[in-house]
Amino acid sequence: FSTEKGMDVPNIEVDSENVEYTEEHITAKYLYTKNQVKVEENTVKVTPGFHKYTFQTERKVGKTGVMLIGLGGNNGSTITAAILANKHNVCWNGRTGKLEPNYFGSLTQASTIRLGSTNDGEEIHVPFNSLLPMAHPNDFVVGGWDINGANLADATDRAAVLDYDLRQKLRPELEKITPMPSIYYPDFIAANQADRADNVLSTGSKQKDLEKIRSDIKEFKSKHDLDTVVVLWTANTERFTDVEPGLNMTADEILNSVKENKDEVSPSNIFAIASILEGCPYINGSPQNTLVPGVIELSEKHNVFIGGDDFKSGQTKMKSVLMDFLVSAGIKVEAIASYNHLGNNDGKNLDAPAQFRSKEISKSNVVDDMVAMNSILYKEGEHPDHVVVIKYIPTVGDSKRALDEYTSRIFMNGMNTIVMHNTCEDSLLATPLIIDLVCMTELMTRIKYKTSDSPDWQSFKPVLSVLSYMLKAPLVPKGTPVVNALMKQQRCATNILMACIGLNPDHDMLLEHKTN
Ligand code: NAI
Ligand code: DG6
Repeated sequence: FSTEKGMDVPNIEVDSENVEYTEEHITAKYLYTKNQVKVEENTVKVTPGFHKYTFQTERKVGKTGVMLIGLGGNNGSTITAAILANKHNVCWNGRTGKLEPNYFGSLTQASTIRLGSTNDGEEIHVPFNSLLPMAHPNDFVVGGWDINGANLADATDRAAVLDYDLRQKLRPELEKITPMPSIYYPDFIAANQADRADNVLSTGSKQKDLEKIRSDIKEFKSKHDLDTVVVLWTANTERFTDVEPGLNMTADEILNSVKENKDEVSPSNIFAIASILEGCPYINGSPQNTLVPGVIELSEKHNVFIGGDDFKSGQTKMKSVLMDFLVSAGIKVEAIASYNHLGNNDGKNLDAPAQFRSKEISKSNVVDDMVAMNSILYKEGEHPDHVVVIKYIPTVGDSKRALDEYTSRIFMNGMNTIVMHNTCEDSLLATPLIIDLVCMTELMTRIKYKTSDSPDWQSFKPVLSVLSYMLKAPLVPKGTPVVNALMKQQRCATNILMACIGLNPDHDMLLEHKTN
């Protein structure tokens, strides 16, 4: 499938009596295997279980809109510019000469999946987005809100993430895009953001703010004739809100709290509620606890997807790979020290203690499942020391520096220290995640399933844990395990897509090469 620009999307056709293709749908019967385990004193009893599923995927990819809260920020402006560059194949001159746009770093656009092998033993890998019909970022209609009114050309210059020459080439198009005014309740983001807030709603009440955001979404959808709109928070990190009975524990409580103009209702709460009430999936790319129990219940009532929290871009991605590797290798990580400094507006906002605290929480709980999986290394309740530090150093701009030290106990009590230093434009790591979150969420709106126990077609649960790969503190449906290990998250996403075309997960056994 190689072309000059990389990979074209091939047609994947599954030849199986369990898979049916019609013009509208791909329908696949799938046998899900799950071991049922019982622990009885010193015996662990395992019974292989088999569960019949039928998955049905609508083949027509609708026109997809993306509404970003924080459109004028580093992520918001970078994704808008990068999509334009890719769509129109805008090339530019960098230090090394002519450069072409790409979607590197995106799971859906730039990774591949091993499908199988030919009779000659050739391994066949296909693009992730070829397994099922998927929206392409070049076709996204992007819009949104920002409390700062700069047009996207000026916002992209301010971010200084993309090369100057590319920014100049995109300026005429970007200049035409201006964020819609947004909700600004100063108490939720750092005081040092106040001078940015020149494009704010002044309706006078939280209920009116909610109605205004709902009407913005409705208008955007009808103006661009969109089938699906995904609303995504990539605005400043807010402080946590209180979570308490009477305020936001149920859907009715949070709707009442909006009506009563309660202080603890945050701007992001309002955006999440507005999207759900408009039937649009809502994703939280920042760490704050927008998705309080009342918002989750609202999404369940309206059967609208929600996902969160906090893009998992660099340091945490490495952490969730390295910890998985070390603990799986029988090595006991006893201390993780994670330090960052950065000089963009995100770093400035996180310089304030309440906003830093939100980020500290989402960055700190990311190894729990890996520690819990090895009781040989970690006794009940035992946990590595884990410290997260973030410092604001304006000079480095978006080029974040992340330094990590992992100290582990190894064979015969030897100690091993691994040190990592990563330097990278933060927004170039985060932007592909936004693309993946939207592509995967849009796809999920077109997949239905039924089982032998529940024979009516239904959607996946509203809390979209399949998005975990892209998120630092994955939100999961109540009572289900949180998986942080990156490759497990990747396999989860891949294998669900494979199941939808009736294929088993890749088990990596390669028995054909080991047996006669
Ligand atoms: P940024 O500070 O450049 O952009 C945020 C934008 O949101 C600003 O333009 C600001 O004016 C706007 N804003 C603030 N409050 C708003 C509101 N109520 N409504 C609408 N707009 C509002 O930040 P950046 O770098 O784009 O990051 C965005 C968010 O994503 C931050 O919360 C950050 O912590 C999070 N994040 C970023 C990652 C990265 O690698 N860049 C990774 C993980 C999370
Ligand atoms: C400093 O930590 C700023 C943050 O917004 C991070 O850049 C962001 O959360 C990404 O963190 P990580 O751990 O996924 O690289």
